[in-house]
Amino acid sequence: MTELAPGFLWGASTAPHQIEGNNLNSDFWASEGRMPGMERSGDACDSYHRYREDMRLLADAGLNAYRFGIEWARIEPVPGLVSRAELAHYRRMIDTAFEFGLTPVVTLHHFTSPLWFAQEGGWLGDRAVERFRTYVEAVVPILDGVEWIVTMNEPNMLAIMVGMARAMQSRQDAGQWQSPTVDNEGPRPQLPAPDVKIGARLVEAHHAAREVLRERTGAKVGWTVANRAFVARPGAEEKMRELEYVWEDLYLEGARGDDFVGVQSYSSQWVGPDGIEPHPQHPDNTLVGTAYRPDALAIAVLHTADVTDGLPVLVTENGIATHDDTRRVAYTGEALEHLFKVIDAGIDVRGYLHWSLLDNYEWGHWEPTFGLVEVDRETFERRPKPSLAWLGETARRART
Ligand code: IFM
Repeated sequence: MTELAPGFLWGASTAPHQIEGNNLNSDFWASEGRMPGMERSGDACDSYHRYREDMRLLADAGLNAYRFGIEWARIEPVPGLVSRAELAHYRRMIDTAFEFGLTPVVTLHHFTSPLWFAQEGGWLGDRAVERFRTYVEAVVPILDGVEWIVTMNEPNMLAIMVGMARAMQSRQDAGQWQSPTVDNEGPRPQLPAPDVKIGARLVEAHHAAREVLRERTGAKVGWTVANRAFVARPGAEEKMRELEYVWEDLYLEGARGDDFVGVQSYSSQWVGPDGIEPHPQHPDNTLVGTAYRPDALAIAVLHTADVTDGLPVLVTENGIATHDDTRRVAYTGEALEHLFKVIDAGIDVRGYLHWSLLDNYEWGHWEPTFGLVEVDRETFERRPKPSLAWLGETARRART
């Protein structure tokens, strides 16, 4: 039986914009509905008001951790104006997690920024790093007792999103919405690679935030990287290393010196001599068009540990977009078996947080459902799926 690290975290992850609802002052909210094919987040899952119910579901299932985010656009709706009421709201969330025996893993930035920040030039603007640092300083007073802080979620995906938004601005015809996280939207160009210049700026912002958090909190600080679990076709090893740098390693190298690194893994991708091979159509593909590859988690964890020189790993996201909950259980069970093998091999893994607690807003789409819990979008009733109890039971068994 695999020996897990003491206090191993078992839980699920969410992101503010995807579940809270009415994130009115954010850049993503402003972009919603502007392009054909893009659905709005609207009330989302109304978790802004129902977070207590959400956390209770996790705790009742036997899980001990919840990753959620603080929304910058709520904390600082206009530059320099910090909302005390919103700070108090997120502090209540942290306290509620403690009340239910859940370790909070708090994300400070998950793709969305205040609209004013985007209008000022966003991540490539002259004041970007200073602005982010100021926001982090504003949040620090409510982070007392929080042990795990993620400065930024998937900076590599954020770099793609920033690049796509810039490309859209310069085009006359807005075209069809292409979610950066959805691979199966008909004939479409492949996702553009993350822009290295934007990536370098995000690394700078992460380091600035880390400095503030190190000085003023006792938390473990890290960021989370979307891992594509590249696998090279024979002869394409060099090409793969080139792509790995642009897609992941720039960000993993940026994590060196952190206290932990978040691994986010869903599928794997072949690399041939000409580059990334798109996932071929297959009946097993997920609702976001990716291949069914639970083994990707082990590839991702091993690669991450290698590039970060053995930083402790927290699996901050892993899951599958499917309407079939039996498949979710099968996928997650297999992914965990792969994870346990890398732990047995000596990799320092501190927890497993499933994506996601709720069926939520998948960046322009409601169709791909990743949740352990279904949400009625009219009444906001939560309906736990069997996978929630299954994950809780898996955690309980692993602890004994
Ligand atoms: O929903 C996203 C999340 O916001 C970031 N990681 C991938 C998830 C699934 O696509």
